[in-house]
Amino acid sequence: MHTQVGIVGAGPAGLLLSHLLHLSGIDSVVLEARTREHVEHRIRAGVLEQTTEQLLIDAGLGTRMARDAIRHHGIRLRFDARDHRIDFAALTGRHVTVYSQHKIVQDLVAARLAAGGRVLFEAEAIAPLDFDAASRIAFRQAGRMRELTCDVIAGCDGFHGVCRKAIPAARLRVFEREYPFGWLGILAETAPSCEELIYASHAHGFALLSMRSPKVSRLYLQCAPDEDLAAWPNARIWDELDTRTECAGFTLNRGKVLQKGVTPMRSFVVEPMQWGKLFLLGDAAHIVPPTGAKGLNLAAADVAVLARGLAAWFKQGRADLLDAYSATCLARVWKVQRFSWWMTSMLHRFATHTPFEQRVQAAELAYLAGSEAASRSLAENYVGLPLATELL
Ligand code: RFL
Ligand code: PHB
Repeated sequence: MHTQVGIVGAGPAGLLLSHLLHLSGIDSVVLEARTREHVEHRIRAGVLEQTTEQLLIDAGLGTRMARDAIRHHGIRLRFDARDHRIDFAALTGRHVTVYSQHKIVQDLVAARLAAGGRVLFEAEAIAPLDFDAASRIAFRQAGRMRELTCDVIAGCDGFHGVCRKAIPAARLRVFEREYPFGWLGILAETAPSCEELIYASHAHGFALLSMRSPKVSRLYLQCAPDEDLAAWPNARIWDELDTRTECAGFTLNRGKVLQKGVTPMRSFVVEPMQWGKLFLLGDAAHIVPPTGAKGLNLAAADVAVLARGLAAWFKQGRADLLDAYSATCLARVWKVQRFSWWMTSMLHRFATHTPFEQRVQAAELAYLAGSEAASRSLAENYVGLPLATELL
């Protein structure tokens, strides 16, 4: 099998890249290890920056999003049992959109298949090979080994994928921070308790009240990175959410718990994000802790840069944008890492904090609540910095 761009991974990065390349008249094949059913129902991100939303609309993927998405003009920071609202509209003139990642994946799979795109499910890439010259990807499908040859490989295979590991370790620089906590997340059949997201900082730890639709809520509690779910019957989860989000006049809506899981938290970046004809995108190249709601958006930003670079390469024979891919993406990645680390550090409880550090953390929140400049900085980062493709 041959194609121009061999894409490993049918997450949002791989599928969006395949779709944008198709719109530019460039052929691709997507290899996905899991089933279509699995990738289309994996519950993950929910908050889209305005630029990500616009990228999807411009690519013709906005129909269901226009119907189902919820537009948000601010978030609430809740501490000392009071709310401080960050007003995105007033501070930046922009908004974010709540629309489930798994719906984006469904929309993208449907668009690729409708256009005759080749997305191979249950096709696990074993290793990308020879990515300096003509590239090859060995993959296993239905128990048989096969091979895809291509001009360029896009590694969109997430944090645990094979593409990053194929780059000689001596050529990669890894930057990493593990946090001494994780998030216990639930999906619940209940209306959101507030029309906006609530980020709560409490002596017991962080809590986040988010949503997926007018009838489904997504809620998180800071917990140990290896927290045992068996110790958290639903009643204990609801009681703890109640405690951490307590505020005059506020009632937390409870409902049937549809899903439960624990996510560890890390910050991770590899440099460079390119090796020969192999390009890394999304979670394959970087991970952010979820506190800033940035993972999916960062993946979409990488895709926008690579799609533009590949179009210049295949259609005009220009290599300059492709050569700049890693540097262009990393400039954004590090700003987003900083923001995600800062939100995480400000809102979570750290068992190792000295009394001095606890006071500084409290002062940070108090400063934010009293400063328009600090609130604008948060808002500007949360709604999303401009895409490199807009600046070029
Ligand atoms: P994905 O989505 O992990 O997709 C990678 C795909 O590659 C496949 N794969 C392979 N396929 C073939 N051969 C192999 N050898 C393969 N190895 C792996 C996998 O099966 C998979 O289908 O990576 P991608 O496309 O880079 O997308 C990244 C996003 O999924 C991720 O950054 C976000 O979900 C992060 N995230 C959030 N991001 C936001 O922007 N806003 C949020 O509100 C938000 N909340 C979250 C999140 C992530 C979470 N978890 C579970 C990590 C909340 C949570 C709880
Ligand atoms: C979510 O709805 O899953 C979500 C929202 C905001 C975050 C992280 C996750 O910061």
